[in-house]
Amino acid sequence: MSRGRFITLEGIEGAGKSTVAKFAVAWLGRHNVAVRLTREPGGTPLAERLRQMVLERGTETVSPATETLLMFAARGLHVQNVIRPALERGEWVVCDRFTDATRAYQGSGRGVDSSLIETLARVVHPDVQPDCTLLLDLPPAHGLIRARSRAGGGADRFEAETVEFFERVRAGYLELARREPERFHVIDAAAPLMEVEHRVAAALARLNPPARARK
Ligand code: Z5A
Repeated sequence: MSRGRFITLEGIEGAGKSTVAKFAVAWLGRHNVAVRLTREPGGTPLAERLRQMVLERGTETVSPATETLLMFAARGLHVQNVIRPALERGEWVVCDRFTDATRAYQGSGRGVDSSLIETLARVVHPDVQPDCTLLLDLPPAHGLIRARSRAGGGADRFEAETVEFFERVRAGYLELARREPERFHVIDAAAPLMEVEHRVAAALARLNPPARARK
């Protein structure tokens, strides 16, 4: 059995990752792919608890380095218990955020040294790298309007950040995409959803899923 493909979704908040993730899973299902949808931080019971801790706006100071360590602690649990086993069973994994989010948010957004992030990536997932990353690109002001119009119970630690912070995150993502054009597909997330989905389907088709299921 061949190893499954690992697809990640990235972008600033409100870019449409969760919406596109559901579309990608449905599209792959129609192409006979056994697919697992998951997210970061989170994806396992313990990692979801870490997610709550890292997102909540508590009273303690969380330094950028500590935030990075918490992201990788959750990622270690997620890779070991969910992502790697699924890929080894031949399933495809669609993951809403992965290590590129740490590079963009903690690295470009908060100024954490890239050597720390790359060292942790090598330790935590030396054998697991995305085959395809869909970067939903959107001006931060647009993403914040979408996210805040939907947010119910108050902003989390990231949602409370400034537009300037998200500008740095966006620039960080675009630089990652520029460096790895084969892996990244940059999609204009301000476009109508049907157009976004069309671009997503084209990127997924390049991964050569099995032939479409007969009706
Ligand atoms: N974080 C980090 O710092 N470091 C890390 O390593 C990791 C994460 C892994 C939680 O992530 C936070 O963790 C995140 C970064 C940090 N914080 N921020 N920012 P998350 O992914 O769970 O949370 P999020 O980024 O805030 O996701 P989100 O706000 O749920 O956004 P989304 O999933 O990208 O968007 P959506 O829910 O699919 O869409 C938002 C709305 O827009 C919704 O009403 C849609 O119907 C609508 N939408 C979507 N696409 C369109 C189009 N094309 N047109 C019109 N309307 C649309």
